[in-house]
Amino acid sequence: MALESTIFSHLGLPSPHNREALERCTAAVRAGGAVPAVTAVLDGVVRLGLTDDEHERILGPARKAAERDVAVAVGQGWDVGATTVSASVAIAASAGVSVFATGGIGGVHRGSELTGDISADLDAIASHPVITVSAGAKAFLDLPRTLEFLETAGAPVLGWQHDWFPAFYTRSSGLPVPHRVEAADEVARIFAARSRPSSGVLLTVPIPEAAELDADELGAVLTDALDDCERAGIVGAEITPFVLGRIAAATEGRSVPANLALAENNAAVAAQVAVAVAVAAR
Ligand code: PSU
Ligand code: MN
Repeated sequence: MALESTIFSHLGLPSPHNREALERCTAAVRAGGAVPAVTAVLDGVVRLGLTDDEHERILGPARKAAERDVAVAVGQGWDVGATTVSASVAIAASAGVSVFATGGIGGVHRGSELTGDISADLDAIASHPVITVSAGAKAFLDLPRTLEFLETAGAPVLGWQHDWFPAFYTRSSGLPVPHRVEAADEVARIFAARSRPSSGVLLTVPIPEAAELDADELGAVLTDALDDCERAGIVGAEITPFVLGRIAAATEGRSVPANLALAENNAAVAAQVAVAVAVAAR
């Protein structure tokens, strides 16, 4: 079962919480009877599954690598490329790994009608044969357009024992999820029945209730973070890490525990799905 490395790098979570996230996610995968395989580019080589020493390397300085950057990271021999969702689903697919867990996916950015900023995660989720398990996407994105994009691209969007598309820190974005599912074997059956063998599925899992943050307070933080981003003139691939950093700083102690809880929970659900997919393939 694949895990991305951007979330465990300094681009995703501040130290030492990134180490805790990695330990809790890999432990949750093993506890669920699956084998964790972190994706990365190390010394110019695409990797799926790392040793303990190699896990240490992704906790340090790293360059963000989306799917298109992986080729560059190989060609230029990058030391440490921290793989995003798009890179991770591509790497998982190339190795025949069909389940992947992350925290939150990238999506259509607010103002995309002017900037054209749409995360490569969405196309990758729709066009590689992998089930991506995530707590939805953060509300600084344009979530209605994110769902529209996935519909157009033909990716089934499922809600794990839940009727609403989750907004990462909160269990519901207020937008209905197209299809609710109750169990891992149901997800495996849906995956096996898709009309295009090369396409993927998005399984959304809401943050556990005890870890959920307050939506109103968060709304103000997100707006401020986006304003700061615009004022600072940040563009392109640096937008998401910048906004994530501002949100983490503004919510101090509360957002990190929430982030760790949802990432661990996603890993646990994804492990159940990985086992169900493996059993169905027997
Ligand atoms: N959203 C989060 N946490 C993250 C990311 C997004 O809440 O760590 C990371 C993931 O690696 C995701 C990437 O694939 O950011 C998306 O970046 P962009 O918006 O530039 O496509
Ligand atoms: Mn972008």
